[in-house]
Amino acid sequence: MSVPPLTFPPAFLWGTATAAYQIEGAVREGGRTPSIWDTFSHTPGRTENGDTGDIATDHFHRRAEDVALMADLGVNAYRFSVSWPRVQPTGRGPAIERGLDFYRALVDDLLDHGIRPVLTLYHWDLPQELESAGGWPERDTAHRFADYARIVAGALGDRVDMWTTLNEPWCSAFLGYGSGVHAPGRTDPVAALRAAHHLNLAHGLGAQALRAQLPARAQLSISLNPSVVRARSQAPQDLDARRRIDALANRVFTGPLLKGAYPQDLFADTAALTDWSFVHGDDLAVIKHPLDSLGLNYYAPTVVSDATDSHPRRTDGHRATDHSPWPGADSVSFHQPPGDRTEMGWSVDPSGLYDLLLHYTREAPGLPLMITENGAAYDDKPAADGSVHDPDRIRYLHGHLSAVHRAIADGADVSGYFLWSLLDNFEWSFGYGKRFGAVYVDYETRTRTPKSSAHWYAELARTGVLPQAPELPELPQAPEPPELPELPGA
Ligand code: IFM
Repeated sequence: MSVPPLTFPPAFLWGTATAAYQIEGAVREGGRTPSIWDTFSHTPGRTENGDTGDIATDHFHRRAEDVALMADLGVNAYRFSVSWPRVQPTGRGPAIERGLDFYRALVDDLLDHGIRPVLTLYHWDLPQELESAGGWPERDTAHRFADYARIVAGALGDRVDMWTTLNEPWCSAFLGYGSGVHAPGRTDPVAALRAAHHLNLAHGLGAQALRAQLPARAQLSISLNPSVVRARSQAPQDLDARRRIDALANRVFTGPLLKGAYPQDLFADTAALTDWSFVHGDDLAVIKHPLDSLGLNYYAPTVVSDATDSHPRRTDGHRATDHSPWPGADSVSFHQPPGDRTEMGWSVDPSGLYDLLLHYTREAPGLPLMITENGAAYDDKPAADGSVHDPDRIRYLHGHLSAVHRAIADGADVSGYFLWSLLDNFEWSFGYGKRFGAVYVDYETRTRTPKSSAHWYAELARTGVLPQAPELPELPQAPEPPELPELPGA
């Protein structure tokens, strides 16, 4: 029986996504000052092979080529981030026009090619000077962010109409200040909770600043990476582990953003660490600023149980750490379900994306959802003729986009999908070893080669109809891999 083609709504945004530090390079050009990721990646032992974003994909110098690549892909949107230290060195005071000019030129190129710019203000590259003054655990950083938002809105507000304040504040707070596997590499659970609140506040103050500066047509959003948390069993202690992680991964952000309140159970779970007195009078009203859409980044679900089988070392993929990104949840164990995994070790489970979309359809009725990141790393290698075939990525995308289609059919209001990522790039503490791109980057020459997934995605963007994915090759049945003890932190 033939399966009917899956057709997406006509106005759907088909995009690719990147982030400044992961692709730009040119870290010392045009007056840019170091960010926390420059400091972190230059600290021995913090990243695989000591990789840094100094050159990355050299997008800063290859901007026009990369926009042309996107035009060839036929995407109608591009999600990128602005590097804070490139436009406001040290995070205070006036902007430097040379930095803003880069983004003006990028946006002009995009618009010339009919590609809608979707701008993220903060994708983790805090100016180092602000970290030296205390970083996200300090309230002042949220006010500095609002000033920076005002600067960027003033420069680009006439031509960008989709604005995202923060990308994945969970990673900034809990990997940056809790487990320390992300910059700035601190391992202080209270600092992580304070950072989470000040990131929420930065979002609210930033949204106010944007709204005051931008034309009425501008749309405001935030991109979260909510965990789809599943309990390993229905035992009460495993369900409670699920509740704890849901509070720390999700409701710590969606509570203030959508409901104007932190969850009471989060306060109770972390009471031994902090009394949350860093939350001031009006903060929650500021944070609950109206949104025009909610950005969701999804890669894999999270499976938890009570720590009756606890493991001594916590890991995020292959980078081990003794420090937890989950303050007050030491009794929780993380598990990898059996089945397919990507090169990150993350399980391939499109049903998690379906569940996520239906969950936020219920949680935030009337608020359009946008998948601002989804994709997979695989060990892509060029063939002898230089072409790069990545059937696993096509199967991953096909499965997840089928789930999106099903969620829309079941009532989710999804307005777009952004493939992570346009290019292979600097995958944070994993360096250049993990390739997420639809376009292969040769790190010797910085040559770009669209992979077969790029051609597949181009057909989807052009037609709005999900193309078939290549069949899985017939392989001898491999034994089920042993269960890994821990899930990655992000
Ligand atoms: O590369 C990251 C991106 O910067 C944020 N979301 C997850 C991606 C894959 O790990």
